[in-house]
Amino acid sequence: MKKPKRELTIEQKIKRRNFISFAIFGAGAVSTYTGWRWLYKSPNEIPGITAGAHQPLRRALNKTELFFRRLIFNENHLVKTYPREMAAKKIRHNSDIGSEGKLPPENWKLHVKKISGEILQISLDELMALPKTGITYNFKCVEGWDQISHWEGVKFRDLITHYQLHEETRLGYVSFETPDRKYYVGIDMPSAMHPQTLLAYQMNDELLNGQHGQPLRLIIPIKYGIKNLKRIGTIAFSDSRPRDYWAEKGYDYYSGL
Ligand SMILES: Nc1nc2c(c(=O)[nH]1)N[C@H]1C(S)=C(S)[C@@H](COP(=O)(O)O)O[C@H]1N2
Ligand SMILES: [Mo]
Repeated sequence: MKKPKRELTIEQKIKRRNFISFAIFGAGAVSTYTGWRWLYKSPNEIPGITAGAHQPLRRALNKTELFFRRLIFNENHLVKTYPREMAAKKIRHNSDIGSEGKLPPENWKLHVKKISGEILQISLDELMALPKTGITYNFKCVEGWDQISHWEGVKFRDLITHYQLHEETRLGYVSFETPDRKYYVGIDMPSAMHPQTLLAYQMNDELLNGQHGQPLRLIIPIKYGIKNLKRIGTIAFSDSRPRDYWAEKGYDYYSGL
């Protein structure tokens, strides 16, 4: 004969449920702690390019970046532009690391390092002879200001075409550095090749002055101000991330809008 199943009293039921809830809570706490120890003890990323995060965290950040790049980024995604009249006449001026003072165009050449090792030296006159493109858009600084401004220059992709740098564009990144190498940024190739990315030599109707990156600066509307390097000295190409001034201090490497 089977033993009849014993009915639990109300108190016993409560005790059992309490036990189960505490067990689940305890397991949760243990796994949170274990996860945290794992992250805390994991090695740091290779120093240099970004600001020393734990490797698993950086992997997660990079995955997030890729996700948003694929989601938001494509050739047809253009930054909003404005009628030219809406551009500010007095353009705000921010920091000048590597671009202090004046650098007259006649004392300057743009250096482009090809993968063959050859270095092109291009004068401002030569750049000004290439097709000219203008853009009026809202320039945004991570410090919390923005301003509609107007810039003119050569599309980065037009420079690539003119100087036959197609081999170079198969690499993942472009680096831009000031002539003294004090300010430097790394840009992923799709962003550099974006149709709105300019090598600008003019702001409104005048050649760039000392404050805004004379004689040539990067205007990359799909990214925050920090990536818009003033006073380009050298452009180079690589498959690994080039060094980047603000990424080294912990800012987002991609810095897309
Ligand atoms: N060489 C150089 N480029 C630079 C900077 C800098 O300090 N040095 N600051 C960046 C930042 S943070 C911003 S917001 C913009 C500001 O450009 P503006 O001074 O023309 O407004 O330039 C960017 N390019
Ligand atoms: Mo900025």
